[in-house]
Amino acid sequence: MHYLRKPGWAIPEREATPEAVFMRRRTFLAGSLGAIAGGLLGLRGPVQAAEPEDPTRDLYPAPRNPAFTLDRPLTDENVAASYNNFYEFGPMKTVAWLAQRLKIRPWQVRVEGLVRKPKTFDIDELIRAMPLEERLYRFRCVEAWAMAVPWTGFPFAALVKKVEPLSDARYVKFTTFLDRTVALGQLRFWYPWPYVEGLTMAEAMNELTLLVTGVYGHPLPKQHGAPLRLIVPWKYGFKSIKSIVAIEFTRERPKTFWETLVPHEYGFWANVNPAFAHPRWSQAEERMLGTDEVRPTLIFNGYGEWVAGLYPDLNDRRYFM
Ligand SMILES: Nc1nc2c(c(=O)[nH]1)N[C@H]1C(S)=C(S)[C@@H](COP(=O)(O)O)O[C@H]1N2
Ligand SMILES: [Mo]
Repeated sequence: MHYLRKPGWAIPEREATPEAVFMRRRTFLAGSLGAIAGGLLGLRGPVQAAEPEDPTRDLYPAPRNPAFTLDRPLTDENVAASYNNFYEFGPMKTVAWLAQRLKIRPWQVRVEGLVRKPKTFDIDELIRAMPLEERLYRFRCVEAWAMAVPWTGFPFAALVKKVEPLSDARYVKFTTFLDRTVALGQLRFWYPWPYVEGLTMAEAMNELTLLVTGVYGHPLPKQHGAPLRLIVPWKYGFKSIKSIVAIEFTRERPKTFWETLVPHEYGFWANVNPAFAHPRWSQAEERMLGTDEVRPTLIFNGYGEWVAGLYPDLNDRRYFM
């Protein structure tokens, strides 16, 4: 096992992926079989033809919330839309075209668990019932690349009002769709599908926590996690789960996708902090997508004013992985 002292972007992409770590420790045979199966199925269906107009198109652009300003230029829309992490469609950054296989209507989101009023929302009903706004946020992937994006969405807290969590709800568990016929990456059976993420109730209720339905003034493209994703801008990007089908209020802390797969590299908290290196690269700096500008990483990705109080000990490594 190599412990590289290089930034994430300076190591080959296949080395940076958790899959690289995992595959070094598991049999090569399993990977080959998965790749063959994936290849065969990948040849099967064509990418979906012309999409019907998004039924919520008229809600965009939503009014911009002036409380959130940036210290850097916005990332070019086409750059953000063509360099993605969406492991359901494969472990490479060029998944945008494969993600077009996802059918995003009809789509339902179950809100369940420890709530007084559990409810399954039709996505269009949900989006229309919520106060949409645009926010300019920094976004920092654990792999040390970053972007600055105008997301459209609604505060998680607005959804909470509709379902009324019980007092013993301590965490929120988010789950992505599961459909191996569409998401060919889900044929990689050594991953713990479906993708799951979690927040504490205090994190979920924080003003910054956004359920996102759009970007750059229009509905979310599939590769960004349509029709509904999470954005938690003070945490590494993998917390911002895409294409959500269930939101569950729980007493126990949910075990997340990456924590299950590579627990010594990816934890539950995952708050951005330049002082704590990833086991394989430094987190001191980040590279902006599109411009390759290298900037110093900001603690809590620059959102400490909103969230630092949630974490009692800023020297505790556990909060920063
Ligand atoms: N369901 C799901 N959500 C996911 C991921 C994923 O693979 N599957 N990747 C995460 C990671 S590692 C990052 S950096 C962001 C990338 O979001 P973007 O492609 O919209 O930039 O999505 C996060 N959410
Ligand atoms: Mo990421």
